[in-house]
Amino acid sequence: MTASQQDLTATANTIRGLAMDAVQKADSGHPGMPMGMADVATVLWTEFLRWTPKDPQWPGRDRFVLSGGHGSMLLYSLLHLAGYPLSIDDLKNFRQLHSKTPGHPEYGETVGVETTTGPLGQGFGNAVGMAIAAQMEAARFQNPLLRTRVFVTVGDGDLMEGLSYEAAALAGHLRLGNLVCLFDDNGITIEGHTDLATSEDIGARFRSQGWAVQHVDGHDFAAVRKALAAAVAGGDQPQLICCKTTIGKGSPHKANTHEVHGSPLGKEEVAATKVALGLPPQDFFVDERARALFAAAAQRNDGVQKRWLQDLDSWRAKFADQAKAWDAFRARTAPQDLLEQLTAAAGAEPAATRALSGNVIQKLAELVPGFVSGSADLDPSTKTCIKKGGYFTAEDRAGRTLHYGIREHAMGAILNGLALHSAFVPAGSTFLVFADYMRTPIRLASLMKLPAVFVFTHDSLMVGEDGPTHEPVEHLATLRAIPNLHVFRPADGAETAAAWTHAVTRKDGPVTMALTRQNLAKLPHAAGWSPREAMRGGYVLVDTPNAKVTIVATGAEVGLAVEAATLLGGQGAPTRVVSMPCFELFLQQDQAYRSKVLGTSAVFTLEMGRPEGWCQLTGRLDRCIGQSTFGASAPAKVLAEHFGFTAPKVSARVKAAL
Ligand SMILES: Cc1ncc(C[n+]2csc(CCOP(=O)(O)OP(=O)(O)O)c2C)c(N)n1
Ligand SMILES: [Mg+2]
Repeated sequence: MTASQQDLTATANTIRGLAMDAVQKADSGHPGMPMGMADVATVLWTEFLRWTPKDPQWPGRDRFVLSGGHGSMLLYSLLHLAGYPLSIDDLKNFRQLHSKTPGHPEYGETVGVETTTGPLGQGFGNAVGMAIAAQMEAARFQNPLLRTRVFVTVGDGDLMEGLSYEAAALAGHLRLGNLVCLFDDNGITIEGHTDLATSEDIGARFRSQGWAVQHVDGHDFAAVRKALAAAVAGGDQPQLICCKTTIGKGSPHKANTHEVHGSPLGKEEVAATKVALGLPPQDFFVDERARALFAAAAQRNDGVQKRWLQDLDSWRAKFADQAKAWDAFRARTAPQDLLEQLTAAAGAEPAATRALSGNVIQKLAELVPGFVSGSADLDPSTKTCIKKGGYFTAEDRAGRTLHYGIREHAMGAILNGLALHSAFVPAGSTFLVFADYMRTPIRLASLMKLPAVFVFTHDSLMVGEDGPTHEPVEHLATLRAIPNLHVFRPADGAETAAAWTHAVTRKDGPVTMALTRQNLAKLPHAAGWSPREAMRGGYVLVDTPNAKVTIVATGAEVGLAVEAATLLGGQGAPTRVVSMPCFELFLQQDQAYRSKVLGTSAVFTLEMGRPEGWCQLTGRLDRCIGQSTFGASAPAKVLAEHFGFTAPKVSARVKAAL
């Protein structure tokens, strides 16, 4: 039975009231979007979306992503009405320190929030990743019950961001029929009407990218219902519903203006709006009809969940092996001796770390079921393909590697969506110099503590002939500036195995990997050395009695440090070498370990990138040997000579700064 117009209206107006009251009380926030999308959201949440606060992690639930995170009060109002642990007091605490209702939705802070949104476009990219994940999980374990839907709301801003173009193109190409996007087509952004900056035909754009597109009046419940029904019945195309809405709907003087986008309405206008909407004057009012409508939806969803669980039991009984594999996947199992097995897979022969990583990944895919990979059209260089895993395509949903196309922005956001969805540990690769295209998703993965792996190869000037456009200089330093990100730059096969072991077992955040294009030298590990030491972030590679100097180096420059140390030793300056594949992990070690590793001699660092960050270890910039200017186009050997990265030049720089 469909709800009456009156009940739907009362519910949507309750949401409008909660949004404007919370923003007014906080004296900060965005009432316009929640008020404009309240009608669409009411139909979606009470008639279509599968949710249950009784089991917020229910694998059969639909995912709801509010891409325009500034409209957070819409999501918080819906979660409150749906019975998630979010009280009226929580709504009254909107935007306050340690509240469950931060300014933008934050994953992990509020039950029911499926991803952190706010940087426009990211949520849409996450939703594409979640839709891929649902298809992948269903196909891998041959269980259609897992092919859940993803609903995402986007605004003009999300769709203006280039990321949405990339992600939509891939979603259309992959024919993600389980993805439904609701466009809040209100024609308003912060500065005014959208015609200030765009004349795009969004429907035509999405159609050209392979989407099914509908247009509805976003305030007509019946039309929204019909469109959603068609979208969920629709075949294998992703679905866009352009909902014509009025921002700040209900506000007599501010609706359909940019004033209502991101400021409180003001006490008088709130009062006038309540009169216009037929709401009582009291703050944070919840109409009984809204409670009843959501209670009915909760009951319907309880039934849906019950049947789903019964079907899951039948599936388990019928397909015991698949069920076991699925449980192992969901439990994120990894063998105890993962590091040893990966080290063996890397092999003892020195090579480029990108190639060693390619070896490691093949073994990793066998041992960690959630590991999936992909590249932004650079796999022949980055070597991240899972060779025996097949490709995820519109035809083969079980494939474990993705062709992202040349879409780094989307790849980053999709990796996060994959990681958020269930138990995938996704890796995506490109060149280090293009890491900036993925900076926002890396930052969000770090904020959300996601197990995503961002693989970057061609990690220094030693790219050579391609020249300064392709030679990273500042990238390691800027990545290390992101809180909670672990930046690994391994120096050989064993360290590469350690890096991957850490990447796929870390529970509280992502890892970026910096790997070389060029071949590396064999490192003089002491007998009995274990790659576990690399997992402490830094360790003594070459110890020397009566050392005057310690050179701390990463990745490719560790071999160079060893050579320079030999020269320095012959010149009266006995030198130790510390390999430091992950600075962040090293800083987390206890003081005693750190002091032991760094020793008591003069500490120098050596890394082909901006050196400033290393002052933390050396205390002096002139003891941080790095690269502060752009590189140049020439054979790598010539560049090493030119920019001072040869053993004689490094040892001369050390002596000069002693
Ligand atoms: C990447 C990014 N750039 C800029 C902003 C700041 N910002 C927040 S909302 C907004 C306008 C969004 O317009 P729209 O999506 O149409 O939302 P509406 O005004 O309709 O609520 C901007 C520019 C942001 N959050 N993210
Ligand atoms: Mg808008």
